[in-house]
Amino acid sequence: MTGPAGVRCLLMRGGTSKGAYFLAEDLPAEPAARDDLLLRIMGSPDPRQIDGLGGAHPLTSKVAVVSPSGAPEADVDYLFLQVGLETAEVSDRQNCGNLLAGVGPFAVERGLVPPGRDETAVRIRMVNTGDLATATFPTPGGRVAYTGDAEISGVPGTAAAVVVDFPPGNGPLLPTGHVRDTVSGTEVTCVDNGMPTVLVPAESLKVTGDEDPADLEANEELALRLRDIRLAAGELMGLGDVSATTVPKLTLLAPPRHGGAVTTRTFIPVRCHTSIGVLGAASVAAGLRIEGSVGAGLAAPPADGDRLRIEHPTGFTDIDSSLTTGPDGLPRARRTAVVRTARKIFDGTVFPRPAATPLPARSSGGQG
Ligand code: NQM
Repeated sequence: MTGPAGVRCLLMRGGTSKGAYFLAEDLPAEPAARDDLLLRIMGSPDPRQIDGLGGAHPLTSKVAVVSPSGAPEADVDYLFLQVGLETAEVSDRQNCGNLLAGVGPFAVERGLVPPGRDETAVRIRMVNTGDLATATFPTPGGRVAYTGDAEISGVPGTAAAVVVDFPPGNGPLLPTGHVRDTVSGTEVTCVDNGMPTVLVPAESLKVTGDEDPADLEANEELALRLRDIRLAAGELMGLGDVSATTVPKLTLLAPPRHGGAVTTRTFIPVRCHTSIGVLGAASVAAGLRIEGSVGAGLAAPPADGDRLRIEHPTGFTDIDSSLTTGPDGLPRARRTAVVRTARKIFDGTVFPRPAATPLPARSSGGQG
């Protein structure tokens, strides 16, 4: 008997994440059928994802679905889907700025956007949030170049730079309307510059903020405190009951250790990130720049220029971030930009695990 039909797929590293990229037209249009297929492609539910493409960590259990955009201000639409490990869930409730780095190259590879002669700028609408981004990357001679000399922490070696610019979003930077909130007895700043994030001084949770991610994950008391803070902050941020969602993220802040602006440890939301998400870093950067925020006192932002160096467990992420004041007197993002890299790993056909079939009826009462 032959297995299920194969699906055209491009596996890419995008920034410090890895995911399966698909054209929307190669997947079922109906979300339930699409999600069932993606679970079988990625090997979920199974914490090891042994029977699929997933890499047994939230950062490597990701999918990008790309299609031509119907919006005049974008070339392509990018829908990000987070595929569960233990659970048979596919979520569109969060965005991913790391897989975003591969969307432009993928759009050129699949012929959705014609390449420029030297470089190509692809305008992307991020369907999860409605926000826009422009990714610019080298396409010498009309082909995507993946090799180059850009280095990002958390990825070995160097690769071609993908410069991602985010125009100001429409939403408020401070979703609760306050610079500080007290949640579950802890002072936090809730900020959203592309990724809803709760900023928490590490010290207030009795950690230093530069521990190894595995040690933080093993700290059960910390896990309970973070869970309480997140559930309460989620409500205040207008996200409702967040017990089963991956947003908001939580970022512990501490003074910089290596000459950057701040030390971070980010929970996404249970596992501790080995670096930091792009939009997560954009939110941290904006949060540090807000006067009176919990980060403003402990960070050391440079005196001039837009660039902020966010330290994380495997190095740093540089984010260009500047703010302005909205008509309501509250801070708004003016400009956010970041350099990432992406790499095509394979381009081919992926064969999903067969769909679950009902077990044949048993003819005798087995071991009951
Ligand atoms: O914040 C991890 C990642 C992300 C999300 C997460 C991301 C972002 O590192 O833009 O990219 O927060 O779950 O890929």
